[in-house]
Amino acid sequence: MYAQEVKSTGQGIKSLEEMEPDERAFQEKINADIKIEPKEWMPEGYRKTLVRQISQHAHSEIVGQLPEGNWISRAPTLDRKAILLAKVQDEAGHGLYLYCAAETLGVSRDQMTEQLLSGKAKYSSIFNYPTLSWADIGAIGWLVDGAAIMNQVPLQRCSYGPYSRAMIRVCKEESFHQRQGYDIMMKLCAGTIEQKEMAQDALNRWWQPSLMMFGPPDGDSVHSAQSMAWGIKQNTNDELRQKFVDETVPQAEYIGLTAPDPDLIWNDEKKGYDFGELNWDEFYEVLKGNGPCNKERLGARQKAWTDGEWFRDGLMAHAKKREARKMAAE
Ligand code: FAQ
Repeated sequence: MYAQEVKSTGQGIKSLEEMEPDERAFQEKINADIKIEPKEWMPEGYRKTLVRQISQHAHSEIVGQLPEGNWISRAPTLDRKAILLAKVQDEAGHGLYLYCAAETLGVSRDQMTEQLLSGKAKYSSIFNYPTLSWADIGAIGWLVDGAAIMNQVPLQRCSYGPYSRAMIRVCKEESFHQRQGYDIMMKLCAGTIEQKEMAQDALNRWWQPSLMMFGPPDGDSVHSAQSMAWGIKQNTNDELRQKFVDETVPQAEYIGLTAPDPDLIWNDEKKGYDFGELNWDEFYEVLKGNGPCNKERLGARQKAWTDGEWFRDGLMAHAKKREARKMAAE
């Protein structure tokens, strides 16, 4: 089965024969496409991998509100403002489903928040870039949500039930987000020369960071082999990146934009595009906290946490009072 196939690539994945009975029964369930549910036995590594990935994903949705939130008050029309507001609210909702999914694995919301605010937890590299013009809002919807969908559609088949179910709803909403972004780009490209230039400039700046959302190249991906053996990931980082390039380049061409990559060329043999090497040094710098907006993003989340203290205190005081009344009545 799959676990054995991965082992043959020399990435240290146990075969079914090498597993203890509990682990073997668990792996057989995964191989048979049966979902794992919260209270069932699971290897500690599986639980930890899911907590890591789901909490990073949740943090990405929450931090991901900031670059676009920056433009809500500056959207060019009332319609665009209403659409953007709804989209940003959706991202908050995605964060909440995902925190709930992670909580089913025994980690609390407070622990996850603490890890984000202390800088210990990661969130997607893409949200550490600035939104300089209205076209950036189009580029985010089109490229960032487009990449998110490419990554999340296979996650709908993830072996862990709560994550898989959260992804089904999230993907439906991301699809609307992607379309509204592409619609902004289409309008700009059909507008004045300056508007089209603004769209091209946004594509130039967001192209590489969007491709980096899929994670490091397969040779440098620490978790892919085990995550695929466990049915958490269905594809490698490079497979999804390739799919994204193949789908997105024709979309750019359709509206008269050019992907900023001199090495981009259709390869008829592989029925896909060849594309240039990405700037992985930049990617790792962003992951280390040295991207253009890392400090600003974390600072905004820390401020929101501090500013919300009175509200959390109020809720707790109310809950405690209600509990005391209930006890007195018993
Ligand atoms: N940014 O071994 P791998 C969205 C880390 S949602 C930062 O390949 P894995 C919606 C990785 O964590 C976007 N860190 O890791 C939206 C690991 O570090 P660790 C978020 C990254 O987990 C749109 C190390 O590098 N989506 O955009 C990144 O097997 C608009 C080694 O990497 C998800 O989170 C990165 N790009 O594969 C919201 C989807 N890539 O933990 C608002 C779920 C890698 O050992 C507005 N996640 N790293 O310290 C996944 O599918 C996977 O976790 C990958 C990475 C594919 C991201």
